[in-house]
Amino acid sequence: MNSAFISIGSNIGERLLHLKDAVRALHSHNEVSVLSMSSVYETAPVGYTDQADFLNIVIEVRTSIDAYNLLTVCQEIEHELGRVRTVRWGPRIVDLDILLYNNDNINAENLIVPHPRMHERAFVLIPLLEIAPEIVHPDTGRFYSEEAAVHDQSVLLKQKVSGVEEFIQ
Ligand code: GSY
Repeated sequence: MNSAFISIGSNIGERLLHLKDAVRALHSHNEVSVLSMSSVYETAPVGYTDQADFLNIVIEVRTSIDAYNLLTVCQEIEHELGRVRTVRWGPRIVDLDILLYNNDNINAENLIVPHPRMHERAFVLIPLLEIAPEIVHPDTGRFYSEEAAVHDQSVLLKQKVSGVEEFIQ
């Protein structure tokens, strides 16, 4: 079995509903189960800043499929939930990014793991550290909790979540 962390964000329409739909879709996949999830955070957009605030979560999954197939599953869920890729880093109904997959380093054209920008994104690190406070970079062994680059990014706790099942009901 493999373990992966996935970041999920939404900044269009019923944002909370989109997060729930994405978690439900992953959890109902035969070869994926969602083990734990962070609280829901309301976060200022990073990158292209002239867009609405996001809701973000991070989940931990256990899966029998490899990272490339997990990416395909994530992209299918984005597609099913109506994501249309227009502006790079622009608004999106739902976005699923694989952050970490076991302790693997992957450098393929369509997939880089660990996610290359995760260490500079508070909307990733704060929810990730909520569910995995001891998590380290697979190569450097450096704790993600030591990243200082994110202090000026707004991340507000929106909703405490007590469990995956409760969240997707
Ligand atoms: O990479 C994920 C999409 N995204 C986000 C996001 O999910 N949250 C915030 N706060 N900013 C973002 N910029 C991008 S692109």
